[in-house]
Amino acid sequence: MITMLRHLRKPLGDHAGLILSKMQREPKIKPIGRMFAVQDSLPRLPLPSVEQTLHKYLRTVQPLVSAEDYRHTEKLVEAFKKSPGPELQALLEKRAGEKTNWLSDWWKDVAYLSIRTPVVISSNPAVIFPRQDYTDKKGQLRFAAKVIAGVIDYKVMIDEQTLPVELLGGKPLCMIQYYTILGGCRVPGVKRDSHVLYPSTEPNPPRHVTIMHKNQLFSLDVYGNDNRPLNVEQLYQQLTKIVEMSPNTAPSIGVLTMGDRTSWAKTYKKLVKDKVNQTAMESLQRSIFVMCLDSTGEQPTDEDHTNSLAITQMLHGGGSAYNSGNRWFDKTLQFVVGEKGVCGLNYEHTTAEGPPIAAIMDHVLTFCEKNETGLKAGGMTDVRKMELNYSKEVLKDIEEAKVQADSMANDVDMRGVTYDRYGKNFAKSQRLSPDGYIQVAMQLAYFRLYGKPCATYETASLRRFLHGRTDTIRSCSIDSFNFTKAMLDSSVSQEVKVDLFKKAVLAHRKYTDEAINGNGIDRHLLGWKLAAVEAGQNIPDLHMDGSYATSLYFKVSTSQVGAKHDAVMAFGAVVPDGYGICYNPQNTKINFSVSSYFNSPETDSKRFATALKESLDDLHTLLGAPQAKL
Ligand code: COA
Ligand code: HC5
Repeated sequence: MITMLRHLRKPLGDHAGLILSKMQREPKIKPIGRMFAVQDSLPRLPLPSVEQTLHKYLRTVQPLVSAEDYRHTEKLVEAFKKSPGPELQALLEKRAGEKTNWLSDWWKDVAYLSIRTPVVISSNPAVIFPRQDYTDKKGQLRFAAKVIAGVIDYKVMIDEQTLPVELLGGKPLCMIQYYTILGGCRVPGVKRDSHVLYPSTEPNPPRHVTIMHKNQLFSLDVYGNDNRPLNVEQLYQQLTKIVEMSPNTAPSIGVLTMGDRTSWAKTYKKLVKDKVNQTAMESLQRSIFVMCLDSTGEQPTDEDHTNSLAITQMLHGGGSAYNSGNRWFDKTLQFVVGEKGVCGLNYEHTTAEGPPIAAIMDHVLTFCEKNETGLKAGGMTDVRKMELNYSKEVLKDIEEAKVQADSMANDVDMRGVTYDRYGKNFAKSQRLSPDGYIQVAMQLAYFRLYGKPCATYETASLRRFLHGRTDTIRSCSIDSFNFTKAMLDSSVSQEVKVDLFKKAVLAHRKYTDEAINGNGIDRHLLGWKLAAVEAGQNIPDLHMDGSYATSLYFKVSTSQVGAKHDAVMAFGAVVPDGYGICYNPQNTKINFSVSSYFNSPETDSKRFATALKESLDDLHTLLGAPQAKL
């Protein structure tokens, strides 16, 4: 059942509830600071031509389907050009003329709020910080205090709009996502979820952080009576009080947020019938972020296990026997500070992509490294426990949610990989795009293991456009296929292999440039489908075709999220027999996480990780890197 649900969790989602609630719209911002200096002049997301998208679509389908299926798809493409293509394109053009961004409201709905499968694992990403050097409870609380102080320090730049405008390839990006990562929360709904946001520009903005300890919720005011942020010492004192106030473990409330959205929404309704619980939920949703103070997790057996356990602790909490009850996966941002230096974060994806999260993490870690206590705030409010009353019904639902949560957690096959022979610098020295290089290496790893290519997703940012989110880079291309076949063929010369590799990397970089400039194909294809549904028309034959489904069945789903710090990012596979791969390329090494599901007999994260390392080694050799260095 869970596997089946997960299978459905693809960006297409269902089409229920396209009507947009007030909360779902982008927050109104008054652009006063330099963070939004170029916001008003950012271009609108364009609409590619029908012809262009269909032409590219055929090229991406070709390596994935049989010659016969391909010919059938060609016919459907030709038919679509006559009808309903032009009509659907006209609907999209109308929409583009009326909205700030023709895609972003739809995307929020079909990629997130309407999806009924759990947010954990395949939707909420995790970030694992470099291991910290504390070993006891005091050290844990002190680091948590520093993290809180670091986030509040960053919040000043969001509130005062002084963050520098982010650039991609030298061009400015839309900054709205930074505005949505603090004070936000997803709220479960029976048919469709909603998202609430309490930004600091609203009257009565939140002043508190939610602390979770032993599955209990606490409200910690992070500003003093003089409105100054509490310093690290003051935060440490408050956290110590919270730990003293919660010696025993409460029911695993957090596992409810791991459930499928409809079940969780039904329980949520029961939960908030009680006024005390409603107050707690409102306080949690309004809070700036969640800080989870974890208890002992599963004990590692070796170094590899230590790494994979740290990742899963951030991704799902380790199951109900460990820390899954001590999470709120609906909260836009939750930091996790575990025992013995294991720390990181988990975030809910509805309103923001990885780069703003990586930026806040980089700031927080740099803040922590400085080791400054900061100025004392005048007067602290007492910490408050957010009381919860557990009815018999809710307790029963928690028990059921535990079973679902544990089965999901136990199914995750996660590997952390530090590839340290080389990093971005080597690709650059070969005058190749590092990202294209890594993507083609992944194609090679997959081909090595399975002897055929598969539909592969890489996230492309659309933030060069106002309110832009993402499009897909279809990393499996005719060129990558030609290269992977040749690379494993001993009759092909080294020169030809090098040439085909460079061609594949170049093709990837070209696709990337097109995608980030609004000329991708996936969101356009999706737009046609959604326009048809909204107009009460049948879904076009093009979209009902097996080739379309094959080209969207992303057995390898990937994303690059760069960070200054040596962090590892992770998310789960989006199909039951696939891999989720996130990577943080550094100058001289690359951090990867490779995830799949134990339930699938076809996948094995360790094997994939090994194949990936071997592919990177072989490419190094192919390009003539000095062997002595290896
Ligand atoms: N020769 C030498 N150097 C090259 C090169 C070449 N042929 N091609 C690229 N480079 C350089 C670039 O100039 C860049 O330099 P920098 O380190 O000074 O910035 C660097 O190599 C990296 O470029 P590249 O690896 O090609 O990729 P990118 O940084 O442009 O990133 C994407 C590609 C797809 C990751 C990016 O466009 C994107 O969309 N990022 C957002 C992804 C996202 O949102 N992820 C999270 C989803 S939740
Ligand atoms: C901190 C790492 C965040 C990476 C999250 C990410 O890449 O999400 C993708 C969002 C998108 O729209 O492409 C989805 N993906 C995980 C399935 C690749």
